[in-house]
Amino acid sequence: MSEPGPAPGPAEPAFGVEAEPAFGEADLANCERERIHLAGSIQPHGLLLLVREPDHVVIQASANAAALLGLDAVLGQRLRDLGGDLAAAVLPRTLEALDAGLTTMRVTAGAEGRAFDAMLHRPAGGGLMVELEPAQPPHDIARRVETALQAFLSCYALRQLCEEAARVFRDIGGHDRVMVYRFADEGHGEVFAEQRRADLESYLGNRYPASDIPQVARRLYEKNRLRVVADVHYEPVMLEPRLNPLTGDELDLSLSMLRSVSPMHVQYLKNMGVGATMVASVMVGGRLWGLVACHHETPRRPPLAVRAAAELLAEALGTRIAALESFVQAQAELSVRRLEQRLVEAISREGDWRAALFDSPATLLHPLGATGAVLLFEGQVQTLGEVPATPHLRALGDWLDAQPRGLVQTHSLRQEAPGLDAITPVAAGILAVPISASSGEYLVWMRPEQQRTLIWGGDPTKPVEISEDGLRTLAPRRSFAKWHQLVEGSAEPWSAKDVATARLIGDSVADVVIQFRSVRLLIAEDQLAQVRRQVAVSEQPVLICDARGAIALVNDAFDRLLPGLRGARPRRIEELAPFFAHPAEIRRRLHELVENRQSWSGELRLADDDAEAGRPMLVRADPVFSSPDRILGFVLLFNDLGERKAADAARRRFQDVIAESHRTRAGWLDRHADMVFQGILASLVENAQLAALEIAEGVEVGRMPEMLESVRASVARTTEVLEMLARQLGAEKPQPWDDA
Ligand code: BL8
Repeated sequence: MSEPGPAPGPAEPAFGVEAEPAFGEADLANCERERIHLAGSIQPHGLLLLVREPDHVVIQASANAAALLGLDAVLGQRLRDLGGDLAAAVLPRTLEALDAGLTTMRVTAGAEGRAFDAMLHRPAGGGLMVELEPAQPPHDIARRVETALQAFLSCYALRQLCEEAARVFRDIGGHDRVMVYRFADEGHGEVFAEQRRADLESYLGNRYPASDIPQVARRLYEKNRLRVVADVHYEPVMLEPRLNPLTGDELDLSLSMLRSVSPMHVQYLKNMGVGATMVASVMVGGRLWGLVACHHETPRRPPLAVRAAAELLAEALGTRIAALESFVQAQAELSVRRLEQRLVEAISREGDWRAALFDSPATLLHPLGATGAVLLFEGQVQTLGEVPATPHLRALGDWLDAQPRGLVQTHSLRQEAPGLDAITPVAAGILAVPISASSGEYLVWMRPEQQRTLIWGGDPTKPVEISEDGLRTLAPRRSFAKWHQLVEGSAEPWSAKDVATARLIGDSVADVVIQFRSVRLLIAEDQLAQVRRQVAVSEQPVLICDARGAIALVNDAFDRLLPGLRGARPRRIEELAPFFAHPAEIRRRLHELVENRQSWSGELRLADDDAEAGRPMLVRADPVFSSPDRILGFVLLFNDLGERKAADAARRRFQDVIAESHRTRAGWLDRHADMVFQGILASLVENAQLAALEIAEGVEVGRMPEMLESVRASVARTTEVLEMLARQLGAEKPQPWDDA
């Protein structure tokens, strides 16, 4: 095999190590960037012409062109000088853009007017590229394509669809082996479906490392959807002149059907025992999803109709995969919408959404194929299914906090977070979405560790070999023997669909959380307003401060108690100390209250310079906790001991008065009235004393003297009335002994 030499073109860098290696110059270090589209040569089963526009003169051609056309020369000739109906067939098409896919037609050309399949396009850099391949007998496969399309449409599962595709491609192309080769997110690929000649070894399920198909090739295959290597033992045919006269650079063969394939890849195929290939790109959602790779042991040049059918079917396959994927996605979206609805309903019905989210594995686990789920929310941990112990879950939350914000997924947590290795058996794989802007709030799905054996189609750690020539040139590996890799410490990887579903559920729950918090905020604000009103109108002086001792609220009664405060407006409770006698002591108490959360109840007096100096007061100061370790703030209640003392005095006076009236009036009644009046008096006194008791219990201290006084007055009045009554009755009543 004679390889095309390096091209000393103007675009060629002096030292090509970090730069893009020229075609055929790549080694493992830089083959990712090999300029495979600038091959400078074609495969020999056809010929290539670059035609200048608008005069349609051939300015570059493959070295085999003249011979294949039976002409002396093609360079400098016009299309119409090349015989047959070539010019007549091609020129009308030049009104089209011809810059994307290939345009094909059947033509005759050359000295003998041979039939060719012609492919037209305008390459980057200008001119018209005409590729001709000797025509093959007509091959009517339209009906087969039609049934194939119907078959695709009746497949509702990816695996089934891909198996059908492999069958259809093998039927149409007649290759020994057809593989649907699917790329993973990490770049490696897997033989996902296969049809093969019965005597061939199966490659189904084999994985191949990402480096087997370089990125540069993958990008090319997104543009050029079908490639053929008719015979891996071909000798490349050089272009003449080597450089494109229009650009002075290599001719861009990206869309060429005849482009010579990278020698690295050719060697790879030879090592694999492959004689010919036809490979179609499977595009899904604008990305190269995979390839349909057809291998034949012996040379094989599929007719143009077969290639057209293959390209069409690959397109249809990609569309069908996209449909299946979006069907799955739509199903997921629908069920997430339903879930969101349920959560919102739960908020209005039960005041919370969490139970509804965690009510069944079908809701939370099955859609993602997870075995456990955890909600970290507002410091609490809620779980479903198989999950690690709570301390581990909190540690997981801390680790998530340290990751870049957003969805976090791994199928081998131990690799990302060695500190969390202990939970590998239950949670080797995690998929976490933040559900609020606060740290530590996540919804996490888990999968257990699964020991698996990956089968590679050759040792993935040795994708190349060093050739025996001693020059240390790298060559594709020769051994494709199955290579078993035992994978431990990892879970079944999350699929793109799982991730998408998790994202949907996460977004949904985040919305619900905002709604939930808004509802709570409204309720809390309403309650707060009510409480504020109640505290504000209370006659008892109240001061409320936050957890750090900043004064949040004082009511009017407090303002009345310490009129000196009005001008000062202290911000922190320690600043109250100067308003009281013994400020140092007060400051110490307040400090202990805030710092040590130590309740304080005791007597104090206003400072001397205050108008009401010396008035005694009782204070009760208590911390308020929302949970054992979380403090909301402090409440300080003041009781004017002056008032209390006045009340005590009033009660004492009341008792005295009652006793006194009892003694004087009742004494008289005792002596002068009968049993009936005495009974009435006893009830009156008892009633008054009960009233006094209730007043002392239930009425504010400030109003007590007044109330007791009114009871006392009423008792006094009734007793007077009673006495009067008794006197009158007694006066009117004939006294037997008076008359006696
Ligand atoms: O010119 C081209 O289109 C070929 C592009 C190509 C290159 C340059 C390589 C290079 C390498 C690496 C060189 C440094 C070396 C480590 C290696 O193994 N390959 C290329 N590979 C292509 C390629 C293609 C696409 C062919 C096409 O679409 O026309 C495939 C399918 C593969 N390499 C690899 C495979 C694999 C993994 C299987 C498994 C069954 C297979 O049949 N071909």
